[in-house]
Amino acid sequence: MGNEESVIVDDSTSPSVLEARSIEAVAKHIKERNVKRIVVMVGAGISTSAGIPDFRSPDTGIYSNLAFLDLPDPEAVFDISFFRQNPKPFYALAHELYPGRYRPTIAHSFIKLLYDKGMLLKHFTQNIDCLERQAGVPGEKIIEAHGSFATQRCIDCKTPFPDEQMHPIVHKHEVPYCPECRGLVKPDIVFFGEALPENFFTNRSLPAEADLCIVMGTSLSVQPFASLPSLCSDGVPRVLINKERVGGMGSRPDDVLILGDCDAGVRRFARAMGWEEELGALWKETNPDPKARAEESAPPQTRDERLQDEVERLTEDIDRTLGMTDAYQQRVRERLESNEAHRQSDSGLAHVFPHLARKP
Ligand code: CNA
Repeated sequence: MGNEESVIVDDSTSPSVLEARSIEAVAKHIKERNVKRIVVMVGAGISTSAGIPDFRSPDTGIYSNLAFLDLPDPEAVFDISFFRQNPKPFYALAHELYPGRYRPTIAHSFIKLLYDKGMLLKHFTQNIDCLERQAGVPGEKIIEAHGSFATQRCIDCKTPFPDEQMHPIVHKHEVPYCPECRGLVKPDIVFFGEALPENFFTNRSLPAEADLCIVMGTSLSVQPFASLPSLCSDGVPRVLINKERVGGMGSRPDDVLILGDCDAGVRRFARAMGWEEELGALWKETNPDPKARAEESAPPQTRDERLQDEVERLTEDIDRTLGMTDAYQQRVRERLESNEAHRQSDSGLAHVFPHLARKP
Protein backbone atom coordinates (compact mmCIF):
# COMPACT_ATOMS: atom_id res chain seq x y z
CA MET A 1 0.00 0.00 0.00
CA GLY A 2 1.16 3.58 0.50
CA ASN A 3 0.71 6.80 -1.30
CA GLU A 4 2.55 5.90 -4.51
CA GLU A 5 4.23 9.29 -4.12
CA SER A 6 7.57 8.13 -5.42
CA VAL A 7 6.24 6.81 -8.73
CA ILE A 8 7.37 8.88 -11.68
CA VAL A 9 4.49 9.71 -13.93
CA ASP A 10 5.01 8.76 -17.54
CA ASP A 11 2.54 10.67 -19.67
CA SER A 12 3.49 8.72 -22.76
CA THR A 13 2.21 5.42 -21.31
CA SER A 14 -0.51 3.96 -23.52
CA PRO A 15 -3.81 3.21 -21.83
CA SER A 16 -4.73 -0.44 -21.32
CA VAL A 17 -8.55 -0.41 -21.16
CA LEU A 18 -9.35 3.14 -22.26
CA GLU A 19 -9.06 4.28 -25.87
CA ALA A 20 -7.15 7.35 -24.72
CA ARG A 21 -6.23 9.06 -21.48
CA SER A 22 -9.03 11.60 -21.83
CA ILE A 23 -12.35 12.23 -20.12
CA GLU A 24 -14.16 11.55 -23.40
CA ALA A 25 -12.59 8.08 -23.46
CA VAL A 26 -13.68 7.56 -19.84
CA ALA A 27 -17.25 8.52 -20.81
CA LYS A 28 -17.16 6.05 -23.70
CA HIS A 29 -15.83 3.35 -21.37
CA ILE A 30 -18.64 4.03 -18.85
CA LYS A 31 -21.30 3.69 -21.56
CA GLU A 32 -19.85 0.71 -23.42
CA ARG A 33 -18.84 -1.32 -20.35
CA ASN A 34 -21.98 -0.48 -18.38
CA VAL A 35 -19.91 0.92 -15.50
CA LYS A 36 -22.07 1.02 -12.36
CA ARG A 37 -19.74 0.68 -9.39
CA ILE A 38 -18.05 4.02 -9.07
CA VAL A 39 -16.13 5.00 -5.96
CA VAL A 40 -15.64 8.71 -5.36
CA MET A 41 -12.95 10.03 -3.02
CA VAL A 42 -12.90 13.71 -2.14
CA GLY A 43 -11.40 16.38 0.06
CA ALA A 44 -11.66 20.04 0.91
CA GLY A 45 -11.10 21.18 -2.72
CA ILE A 46 -14.67 20.27 -3.71
CA SER A 47 -15.99 22.76 -1.15
CA THR A 48 -13.69 25.74 -1.74
CA SER A 49 -16.01 27.25 -4.35
CA ALA A 50 -18.78 27.10 -1.74
CA GLY A 51 -16.62 29.49 0.31
CA ILE A 52 -15.03 26.99 2.73
CA PRO A 53 -11.24 27.24 2.52
CA ASP A 54 -9.16 24.06 2.31
CA PHE A 55 -6.34 23.38 4.78
CA ARG A 56 -3.17 23.47 2.78
CA SER A 57 -3.53 25.84 -0.18
CA PRO A 58 -0.92 28.55 0.29
CA ASP A 59 -2.38 31.89 1.48
CA THR A 60 -6.07 30.93 1.22
CA GLY A 61 -5.96 27.66 3.23
CA ILE A 62 -7.18 27.54 6.83
CA TYR A 63 -3.73 26.65 8.20
CA SER A 64 -2.23 29.82 6.69
CA ASN A 65 -4.87 31.98 8.30
CA LEU A 66 -5.29 30.91 11.89
CA ALA A 67 -3.17 33.66 13.45
CA PHE A 68 -6.29 35.23 14.96
CA LEU A 69 -6.76 32.13 17.14
CA ASP A 70 -3.31 32.49 18.71
CA LEU A 71 -2.51 28.76 18.53
CA PRO A 72 0.85 27.11 19.31
CA ASP A 73 0.66 25.66 15.77
CA PRO A 74 -2.20 25.61 13.22
CA GLU A 75 -2.90 21.89 13.62
CA ALA A 76 -3.55 22.40 17.36
CA VAL A 77 -7.08 23.49 16.48
CA PHE A 78 -7.83 19.82 15.68
CA ASP A 79 -5.68 18.32 18.45
CA ILE A 80 -7.66 16.49 21.10
CA SER A 81 -5.20 17.25 23.96
CA PHE A 82 -5.21 20.94 23.08
CA PHE A 83 -9.02 20.89 22.81
CA ARG A 84 -9.27 19.52 26.38
CA GLN A 85 -7.22 22.44 27.66
CA ASN A 86 -8.79 25.10 25.47
CA PRO A 87 -11.84 24.33 23.28
CA LYS A 88 -12.45 27.97 22.31
CA PRO A 89 -10.23 28.13 19.19
CA PHE A 90 -11.97 25.04 17.78
CA TYR A 91 -15.40 26.51 18.46
CA ALA A 92 -14.38 29.82 16.87
CA LEU A 93 -13.55 27.89 13.71
CA ALA A 94 -16.62 25.65 14.05
CA HIS A 95 -18.77 28.77 14.06
CA GLU A 96 -17.39 29.65 10.61
CA LEU A 97 -17.60 26.14 9.16
CA TYR A 98 -20.92 25.11 10.64
CA PRO A 99 -23.36 23.39 8.23
CA GLY A 100 -26.22 25.53 7.03
CA ARG A 101 -24.08 28.50 6.00
CA TYR A 102 -22.95 27.12 2.65
CA ARG A 103 -24.49 25.87 -0.56
CA PRO A 104 -23.21 22.61 -2.11
CA THR A 105 -21.07 23.09 -5.20
CA ILE A 106 -21.74 21.62 -8.62
CA ALA A 107 -19.12 18.97 -7.76
CA HIS A 108 -21.37 17.84 -4.87
CA SER A 109 -24.32 17.73 -7.26
CA PHE A 110 -22.27 15.61 -9.66
CA ILE A 111 -21.90 12.99 -6.91
CA LYS A 112 -25.67 13.13 -6.36
CA LEU A 113 -26.15 12.64 -10.11
CA LEU A 114 -23.98 9.50 -10.03
CA TYR A 115 -26.19 8.27 -7.19
CA ASP A 116 -29.39 9.08 -9.13
CA LYS A 117 -27.99 7.16 -12.11
CA GLY A 118 -27.47 4.10 -9.87
CA MET A 119 -23.71 4.28 -10.42
CA LEU A 120 -22.42 5.31 -6.99
CA LEU A 121 -20.94 2.37 -5.09
CA LYS A 122 -19.61 4.56 -2.27
CA HIS A 123 -18.60 8.14 -1.65
CA PHE A 124 -15.55 8.54 0.61
CA THR A 125 -15.11 12.06 1.93
CA GLN A 126 -12.56 13.70 4.19
CA ASN A 127 -14.81 16.72 4.50
CA ILE A 128 -16.61 17.59 7.67
CA ASP A 129 -18.97 20.13 6.12
CA CYS A 130 -21.90 17.75 5.33
CA LEU A 131 -22.34 19.33 1.87
CA GLU A 132 -22.73 15.90 0.22
CA ARG A 133 -25.74 15.23 2.46
CA GLN A 134 -27.07 18.69 1.68
CA ALA A 135 -26.74 17.95 -2.05
CA GLY A 136 -28.99 14.93 -1.52
CA VAL A 137 -26.54 12.02 -1.39
CA PRO A 138 -28.05 9.58 1.14
CA GLY A 139 -26.11 9.03 4.38
CA GLU A 140 -25.68 5.29 3.76
CA LYS A 141 -23.72 6.01 0.57
CA ILE A 142 -21.28 8.34 2.36
CA ILE A 143 -18.23 7.40 4.42
CA GLU A 144 -17.22 10.49 6.36
CA ALA A 145 -13.69 9.28 7.00
CA HIS A 146 -12.79 12.20 9.25
CA GLY A 147 -16.23 12.47 10.81
CA SER A 148 -18.47 15.51 10.42
CA PHE A 149 -20.57 18.13 12.14
CA ALA A 150 -23.64 15.91 11.69
CA THR A 151 -23.55 14.59 15.29
CA GLN A 152 -21.72 15.36 18.55
CA ARG A 153 -21.04 13.80 21.96
CA CYS A 154 -19.28 14.23 25.27
CA ILE A 155 -15.54 13.51 24.99
CA ASP A 156 -15.57 11.83 28.43
CA CYS A 157 -18.77 9.82 28.95
CA LYS A 158 -19.58 9.72 25.19
CA THR A 159 -23.23 10.65 25.72
CA PRO A 160 -24.66 12.07 22.46
CA PHE A 161 -25.61 15.73 22.63
CA PRO A 162 -28.84 16.83 20.89
CA ASP A 163 -28.62 18.74 17.60
CA GLU A 164 -31.29 21.23 18.59
CA GLN A 165 -29.16 22.36 21.55
CA MET A 166 -25.84 22.24 19.69
CA HIS A 167 -26.74 24.63 16.86
CA PRO A 168 -27.71 27.64 19.02
CA ILE A 169 -24.69 27.17 21.31
CA VAL A 170 -22.25 27.19 18.36
CA HIS A 171 -24.00 30.17 16.81
CA LYS A 172 -23.69 32.11 20.11
CA HIS A 173 -19.91 31.41 20.16
CA GLU A 174 -20.29 29.35 23.33
CA VAL A 175 -18.81 25.98 24.32
CA PRO A 176 -21.23 23.08 24.95
CA TYR A 177 -20.88 20.88 28.05
CA CYS A 178 -22.38 17.47 28.75
CA PRO A 179 -25.53 17.57 30.93
CA GLU A 180 -24.55 14.17 32.41
CA CYS A 181 -20.93 14.67 33.51
CA ARG A 182 -20.04 18.30 32.61
CA GLY A 183 -17.42 17.00 30.16
CA LEU A 184 -16.71 18.92 26.97
CA VAL A 185 -18.95 18.22 23.99
CA LYS A 186 -17.29 17.93 20.58
CA PRO A 187 -18.73 17.32 17.09
CA ASP A 188 -17.91 13.81 15.85
CA ILE A 189 -15.01 15.14 13.81
CA VAL A 190 -11.87 13.02 13.95
CA PHE A 191 -9.14 15.02 15.68
CA PHE A 192 -5.44 14.22 15.50
CA GLY A 193 -4.87 11.37 17.91
CA GLU A 194 -8.38 9.90 17.45
CA ALA A 195 -9.41 6.76 15.56
CA LEU A 196 -11.27 6.99 12.25
CA PRO A 197 -14.92 5.87 12.28
CA GLU A 198 -15.46 2.15 12.13
CA ASN A 199 -17.37 2.36 8.85
CA PHE A 200 -14.22 3.64 7.14
CA PHE A 201 -12.53 0.33 7.90
CA THR A 202 -15.55 -1.85 7.17
CA ASN A 203 -15.95 -0.26 3.72
CA ARG A 204 -12.28 -0.08 2.85
CA SER A 205 -12.56 -3.16 0.65
CA LEU A 206 -14.98 -1.39 -1.73
CA PRO A 207 -12.38 0.39 -3.92
CA ALA A 208 -11.12 -3.07 -4.93
CA GLU A 209 -14.65 -3.89 -6.19
CA ALA A 210 -15.10 -0.65 -8.13
CA ASP A 211 -15.18 -0.36 -11.91
CA LEU A 212 -14.23 3.35 -11.88
CA CYS A 213 -12.61 5.67 -9.35
CA ILE A 214 -13.01 9.45 -9.22
CA VAL A 215 -10.72 11.45 -6.93
CA MET A 216 -11.49 15.16 -6.48
CA GLY A 217 -10.22 18.13 -4.49
CA THR A 218 -7.76 16.41 -2.19
CA SER A 219 -4.02 16.63 -1.63
CA LEU A 220 -4.09 12.90 -0.73
CA SER A 221 -1.71 13.71 2.08
CA VAL A 222 -3.62 12.35 5.07
CA GLN A 223 -3.38 8.62 5.73
CA PRO A 224 -5.07 6.17 5.73
CA PHE A 225 -7.50 7.95 3.37
CA ALA A 226 -4.67 8.78 0.97
CA SER A 227 -4.17 5.09 0.20
CA LEU A 228 -7.73 4.48 -1.00
CA PRO A 229 -7.07 5.14 -4.73
CA SER A 230 -4.19 2.65 -4.66
CA LEU A 231 -6.66 -0.05 -3.50
CA CYS A 232 -8.52 0.06 -6.84
CA SER A 233 -7.75 -2.92 -9.06
CA ASP A 234 -5.30 -2.63 -11.94
CA GLY A 235 -7.14 -1.92 -15.17
CA VAL A 236 -9.79 0.15 -13.41
CA PRO A 237 -9.69 3.72 -14.74
CA ARG A 238 -9.00 6.38 -12.13
CA VAL A 239 -9.89 10.02 -12.78
CA LEU A 240 -8.27 12.84 -10.82
CA ILE A 241 -9.99 16.24 -10.85
CA ASN A 242 -7.76 18.56 -8.85
CA LYS A 243 -5.76 21.76 -9.10
CA GLU A 244 -2.54 19.81 -8.80
CA ARG A 245 -1.30 16.31 -9.43
CA VAL A 246 -1.36 14.33 -6.17
CA GLY A 247 -0.71 10.95 -4.59
CA GLY A 248 0.74 9.12 -7.55
CA MET A 249 -2.39 9.66 -9.65
CA GLY A 250 -1.30 9.48 -13.27
CA SER A 251 1.06 6.59 -12.61
CA ARG A 252 -1.25 3.89 -13.97
CA PRO A 253 -1.96 3.49 -17.69
CA ASP A 254 -5.69 4.19 -17.28
CA ASP A 255 -5.36 7.22 -15.02
CA VAL A 256 -6.87 10.38 -16.45
CA LEU A 257 -5.92 13.74 -14.96
CA ILE A 258 -8.13 16.81 -15.25
CA LEU A 259 -5.96 19.41 -13.62
CA GLY A 260 -7.91 22.52 -12.68
CA ASP A 261 -11.01 23.55 -10.83
CA CYS A 262 -13.35 20.78 -9.57
CA ASP A 263 -16.52 22.49 -10.74
CA ALA A 264 -15.12 22.98 -14.25
CA GLY A 265 -13.88 19.37 -14.21
CA VAL A 266 -17.26 17.86 -13.32
CA ARG A 267 -19.00 20.03 -15.91
CA ARG A 268 -16.59 18.68 -18.47
CA PHE A 269 -17.19 15.10 -17.28
CA ALA A 270 -20.96 15.69 -17.45
CA ARG A 271 -20.65 17.15 -20.93
CA ALA A 272 -18.75 14.07 -22.10
CA MET A 273 -21.54 11.89 -20.66
CA GLY A 274 -24.35 14.03 -22.16
CA TRP A 275 -25.53 14.92 -18.64
CA GLU A 276 -24.88 18.66 -18.66
CA GLU A 277 -28.52 19.75 -18.37
CA GLU A 278 -29.36 17.20 -15.68
CA LEU A 279 -26.37 18.33 -13.65
CA GLY A 280 -27.37 22.00 -13.97
CA ALA A 281 -30.92 21.17 -12.88
CA LEU A 282 -29.73 19.19 -9.86
CA TRP A 283 -27.41 21.97 -8.76
CA LYS A 284 -30.21 24.49 -9.13
CA GLU A 285 -32.20 22.52 -6.55
CA THR A 286 -29.48 23.17 -3.97
CA ASN A 287 -30.07 26.92 -4.07
CA PRO A 288 -31.70 27.67 -0.70
CA ASP A 289 -33.51 30.74 -2.04
CA PRO A 290 -36.62 29.58 -3.96
CA LYS A 291 -36.86 32.87 -5.89
CA ALA A 292 -33.25 32.75 -6.96
CA ARG A 293 -33.72 29.06 -7.75
CA ALA A 294 -36.56 29.87 -10.11
CA GLU A 295 -34.54 32.57 -11.83
CA GLU A 296 -31.36 30.56 -12.07
CA SER A 297 -31.43 28.86 -15.42
CA ALA A 298 -27.89 28.40 -16.68
CA PRO A 299 -25.65 29.20 -13.71
CA PRO A 300 -23.04 31.80 -14.71
CA GLN A 301 -19.58 30.43 -15.14
CA THR A 302 -16.88 31.31 -12.63
CA ARG A 303 -13.54 32.71 -13.80
CA ASP A 304 -11.98 29.28 -13.27
CA GLU A 305 -14.69 27.63 -15.34
CA ARG A 306 -14.30 30.13 -18.17
CA LEU A 307 -10.56 29.54 -18.08
CA GLN A 308 -11.06 25.76 -18.15
CA ASP A 309 -13.35 26.07 -21.18
CA GLU A 310 -10.77 28.26 -22.88
CA VAL A 311 -8.04 25.71 -22.13
CA GLU A 312 -10.23 22.94 -23.58
CA ARG A 313 -10.99 24.98 -26.68
CA LEU A 314 -7.32 25.75 -27.25
CA THR A 315 -6.38 22.13 -26.70
CA GLU A 316 -9.00 20.97 -29.18
CA ASP A 317 -7.75 23.53 -31.73
CA ILE A 318 -4.18 22.36 -31.25
CA ASP A 319 -5.26 18.76 -31.62
CA ARG A 320 -7.23 19.44 -34.77
CA THR A 321 -4.58 21.47 -36.51
CA LEU A 322 -1.45 19.62 -35.48
CA GLY A 323 -2.79 16.15 -34.67
CA MET A 324 -0.81 16.01 -31.44
CA THR A 325 -0.74 13.09 -29.04
CA ASP A 326 -2.81 12.82 -25.83
CA ALA A 327 0.34 13.10 -23.74
CA TYR A 328 1.36 16.36 -25.32
CA GLN A 329 -2.15 17.80 -24.93
CA GLN A 330 -1.97 16.94 -21.25
CA ARG A 331 1.33 18.79 -20.87
CA VAL A 332 -0.04 21.89 -22.65
CA ARG A 333 -3.14 21.84 -20.43
CA GLU A 334 -1.06 21.49 -17.26
CA ARG A 335 1.21 24.34 -18.20
CA LEU A 336 -1.69 26.67 -18.94
CA GLU A 337 -3.44 25.69 -15.73
CA SER A 338 -0.39 25.96 -13.50
CA ASN A 339 0.28 29.46 -14.87
CA GLU A 340 -3.28 30.45 -14.05
CA ALA A 341 -3.20 28.74 -10.61
CA HIS A 342 -0.06 30.71 -9.80
CA ARG A 343 -1.69 33.95 -10.92
CA GLN A 344 -4.77 33.27 -8.81
CA SER A 345 -3.05 31.93 -5.71
CA ASP A 346 -3.80 35.08 -3.74
CA SER A 347 -7.47 35.34 -4.73
CA GLY A 348 -8.47 34.54 -1.13
CA LEU A 349 -11.86 33.99 0.42
CA ALA A 350 -11.91 37.13 2.47
CA HIS A 351 -15.49 37.93 1.54
CA VAL A 352 -16.61 34.87 3.52
CA PHE A 353 -14.01 34.77 6.28
CA PRO A 354 -12.93 38.40 6.63
CA HIS A 355 -11.01 37.68 9.85
CA LEU A 356 -9.18 34.80 8.11
CA ALA A 357 -7.95 37.05 5.33
CA ARG A 358 -4.22 37.53 4.96
CA LYS A 359 -3.07 41.00 5.95
CA PRO A 360 -1.85 43.04 2.97
P1 CNA B 1 -6.05 19.78 1.57
O1 CNA B 1 -4.84 19.07 2.05
O2 CNA B 1 -6.24 21.19 1.99
O3 CNA B 1 -5.98 19.70 -0.05
C1 CNA B 1 -6.94 20.28 -0.86
C2 CNA B 1 -6.60 19.94 -2.31
O4 CNA B 1 -7.63 20.42 -3.15
C3 CNA B 1 -5.30 20.54 -2.80
O5 CNA B 1 -4.61 19.60 -3.61
C4 CNA B 1 -5.76 21.75 -3.62
O6 CNA B 1 -4.87 22.05 -4.68
C5 CNA B 1 -7.06 21.23 -4.17
N1 CNA B 1 -8.05 22.26 -4.44
C6 CNA B 1 -8.40 23.32 -3.67
N2 CNA B 1 -9.42 23.99 -4.24
C7 CNA B 1 -9.70 23.34 -5.40
C8 CNA B 1 -10.65 23.55 -6.42
N3 CNA B 1 -11.55 24.55 -6.40
N4 CNA B 1 -10.67 22.70 -7.48
C9 CNA B 1 -9.78 21.67 -7.55
N5 CNA B 1 -8.86 21.42 -6.60
C10 CNA B 1 -8.83 22.24 -5.53
O7 CNA B 1 -7.38 19.02 1.92
P2 CNA B 1 -7.64 17.45 1.98
O8 CNA B 1 -9.09 17.28 1.98
O9 CNA B 1 -6.83 16.69 1.02
O10 CNA B 1 -7.07 17.10 3.43
C11 CNA B 1 -7.77 16.40 4.31
C12 CNA B 1 -8.28 17.23 5.51
C13 CNA B 1 -8.86 18.55 5.11
C14 CNA B 1 -9.40 16.53 6.17
O11 CNA B 1 -9.02 16.18 7.47
C15 CNA B 1 -10.60 17.49 6.22
O12 CNA B 1 -11.32 17.37 7.40
C16 CNA B 1 -9.98 18.81 6.11
N6 CNA B 1 -10.81 19.95 5.66
C17 CNA B 1 -12.12 19.82 5.35
C18 CNA B 1 -12.84 20.92 4.96
C19 CNA B 1 -14.30 20.77 4.62
O13 CNA B 1 -14.98 19.97 5.24
N7 CNA B 1 -14.79 21.48 3.62
C20 CNA B 1 -12.24 22.18 4.87
C21 CNA B 1 -10.88 22.28 5.19
C22 CNA B 1 -10.18 21.16 5.58
